[in-house]
Amino acid sequence: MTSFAVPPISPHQISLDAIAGSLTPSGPTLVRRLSDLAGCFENTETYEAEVAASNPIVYQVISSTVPELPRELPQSITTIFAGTCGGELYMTKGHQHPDPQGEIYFGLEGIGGIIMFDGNEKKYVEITPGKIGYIPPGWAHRSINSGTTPYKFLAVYPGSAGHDYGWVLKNGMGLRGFSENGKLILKDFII
Ligand code: M6P
Ligand code: ZN
Repeated sequence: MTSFAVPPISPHQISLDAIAGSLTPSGPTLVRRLSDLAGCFENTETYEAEVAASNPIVYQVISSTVPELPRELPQSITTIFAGTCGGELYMTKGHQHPDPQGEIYFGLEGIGGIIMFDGNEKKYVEITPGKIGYIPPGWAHRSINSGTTPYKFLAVYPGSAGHDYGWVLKNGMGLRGFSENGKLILKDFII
């Protein structure tokens, strides 16, 4: 079982395999199934039915060994599988940083994007291999896979940023991503 390194962390090299979506050495892997995304999809009836039927894996997050501790810079590769629930594209839970700090996402494979919401303004930034998406302090962020293959990106974020999932459940994300005839359609997020 892999785990986070214990400080002090030594200077080191990490191998990134964009196609495999892996980091070596790696820390813990988080796997999120549809049942872990309660309250995220608009169509709750379809959501409940699909959780009961097959409860598919929606995404996984492989961390480097750098721990989420103040002054450290953890990294992770997220792979969001292709799919929809009630027409709404597979997504991450989405979170706000309790300690408002920025974050970058670097596209590795597939096509997707970041929905960002500061409680007032909403933005969508498309991410493809080689593109960096910048998430400024104070913007909640959720990733979606808008393609038909797994979407993979590297995230780098301050170790003290944290993850507030309750903020998104309370305030929404500003936008929702749907697939209509294979095209991404962004719709207003109605609370
Ligand atoms: C990226 C980073 C992680 C985050 C993950 C999944 O890899 O932002 O910090 O955990 O995406 O997103 P979420 O935590 O919203 O499920
Ligand atoms: Zn974040």
